[in-house]
Amino acid sequence: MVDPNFPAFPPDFLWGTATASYQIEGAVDEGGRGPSIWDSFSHSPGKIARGDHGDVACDHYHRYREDVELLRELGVGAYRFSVAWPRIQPDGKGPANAEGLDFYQRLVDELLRAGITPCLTLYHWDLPQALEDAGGWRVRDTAERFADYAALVHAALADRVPMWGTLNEPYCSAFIGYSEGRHAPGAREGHGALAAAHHLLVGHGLAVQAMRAQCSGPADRQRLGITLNLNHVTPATPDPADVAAAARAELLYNRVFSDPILGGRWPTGERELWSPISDFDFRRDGDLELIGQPLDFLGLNNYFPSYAKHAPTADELTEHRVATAINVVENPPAELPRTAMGWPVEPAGLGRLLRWLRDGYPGLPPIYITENGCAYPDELDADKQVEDPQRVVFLDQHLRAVHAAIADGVDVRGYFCWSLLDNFEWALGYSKRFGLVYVDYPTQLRIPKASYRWFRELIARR
Ligand code: IFM
Repeated sequence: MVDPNFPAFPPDFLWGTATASYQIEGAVDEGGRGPSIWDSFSHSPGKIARGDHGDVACDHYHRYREDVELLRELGVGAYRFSVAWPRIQPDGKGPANAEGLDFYQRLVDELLRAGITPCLTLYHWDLPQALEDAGGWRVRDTAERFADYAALVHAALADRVPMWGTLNEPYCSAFIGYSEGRHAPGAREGHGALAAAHHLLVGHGLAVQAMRAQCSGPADRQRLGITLNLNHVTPATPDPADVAAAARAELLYNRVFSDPILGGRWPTGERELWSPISDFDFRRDGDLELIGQPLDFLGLNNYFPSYAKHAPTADELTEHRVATAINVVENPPAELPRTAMGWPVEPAGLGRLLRWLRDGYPGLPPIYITENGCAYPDELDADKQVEDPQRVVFLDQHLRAVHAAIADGVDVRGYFCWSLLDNFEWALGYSKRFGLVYVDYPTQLRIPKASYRWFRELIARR
């Protein structure tokens, strides 16, 4: 039950849930869809826990009506989903595949019939494999192809979708995908990963330009933005070495993306930090303006705070080429509880992050929290129900932190819980459950958890 003293959010605050195409859709060979880097990666031995892959996932491609019904019953005002690029352009270029567009048109129409605002993300990591074969995000051509793709989707759906996000979490695409190698395409590079980060930013800028060019006037102007995963960074100790480490971590986790997009500047110190691995030859004149054009919203994903500690020797570091160069390890306070992902739980960290954004980026657009949530080892009980009290506490506390930040003057307009459904958690496969709704994968039965009922009650209070 929702605490009767839970603070009231503004009446027009947007409540939603989020998902992503490869994590829920399945149907990887249907509707003319081409292969993505995640199909290739998840079918490479040893890359995903238990050998899982997204071939079926939550079978949302076939069950989307049932899933929209779950959203309607939940009472959300909005639903954030992503479009699979290889459904629209199976090999990453050329005209739109009508069958691919048709799936998202049906989904959007179903949402609108249920009174739910569709919030579309163009890229949540499923790059067409053909583009990776041609260099992937390491090469500028991929940014240009992304803008073409954005224009195709926008032309088909702009009349019904008011909120458009270009990229989801470019940090993960660039650094987990091209440097750590834990995500597709599984590369372990330094310069290549920094080039990928830059071309993702350029792709964002080009896509915003392409979509703006298709908006005929203020009346049908779409709200365009991007979703960044940012973390508030604190030095693990007051030791000057850790204070310096925190500045380097903040550069890697946040400023590589937030400074050019929101601040119109390249982050201070990046060239010095990464000069051993890159000469930044991928930058072109005019890129900063392209990347930093005005946005209508910032999507913010946050799950945990960072506590950065100086790591004096390479032995202490992970296999992360870009991070290896920054000599930082995470060292959160031992007393913080952890989720099933091992992530420290500290709701105040989200509040600190919101204030960091407000204070560091004058002219910041309104913020939507486009993801926040937690994985816990949820299980069906004898009555085939799922009690997930830890998730309820997590959501309650994080929402209180958001409320306090709003009261403090941070312009936060909405909150999307990650996720509607348990789903394919990337390298960890189906072993981690983030959903408000439990998915029994063998039967594809959807079973709303106690947290679903809690979130429904919270939304209904308005
Ligand atoms: O599942 C992911 C999602 O795809 C991107 N943000 C973080 C989530 C939890 O790891």
